[in-house]
Amino acid sequence: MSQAAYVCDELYRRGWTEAIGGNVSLRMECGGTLVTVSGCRIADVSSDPQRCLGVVDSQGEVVSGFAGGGCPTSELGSHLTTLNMLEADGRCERAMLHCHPPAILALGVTLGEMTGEALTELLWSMHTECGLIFPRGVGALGAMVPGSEELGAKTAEQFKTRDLVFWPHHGLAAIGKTLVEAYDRIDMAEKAAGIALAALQASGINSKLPEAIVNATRAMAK
Ligand code: 2HA
Ligand code: ZN
Repeated sequence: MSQAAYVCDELYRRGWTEAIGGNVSLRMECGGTLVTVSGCRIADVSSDPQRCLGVVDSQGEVVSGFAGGGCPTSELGSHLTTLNMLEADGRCERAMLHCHPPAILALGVTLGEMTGEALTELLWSMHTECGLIFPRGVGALGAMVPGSEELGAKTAEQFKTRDLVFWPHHGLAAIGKTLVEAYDRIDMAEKAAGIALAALQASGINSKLPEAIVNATRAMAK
């Protein structure tokens, strides 16, 4: 099974996509970008990759795939602007993943609008592995129309300095050297958000990891 199909199956299994939610992209050695088709159920990718996946060039023109005549994901703007920026900056990340994990969405609703700094500090302080898995933290945007040019441009800008970007009332986006690394970053952030949310629902957040421990784990990241 391809890396894209494996990760899509995981997104569905974890309940991080619903209906046609979620999309993935991977810049390949040849320069093309593998992306999910628009309107596809993520659960269908592994059983029907010819229809659910295709390759576009750096401008978004379809090169191959999408058997059945589909077009690239509605979030192509975010994916391509981000992957083009990463390549132009000589970065090693080649993959981007977007989905709708429920705990971080509920945390965003509970706490209201948050800066990336505040959200990052909160998530890092919930679990020791966070600093290791997303050492550059989470950027946060305001609410935006899905698939919009503004969302794509602001997301790519955040990824210059962040591993993840939170889209309030919508979901998370992550980058990684591989799709699995991007998936792991979402998994870790969603775990930390779930811990924060459970604490808020109980007696509140009464303990946070000391900053020195957070920074020591961040320093361990490759
Ligand atoms: O691909 O998740 O953000 C469907 C979406 C749009
Ligand atoms: Zn979405």
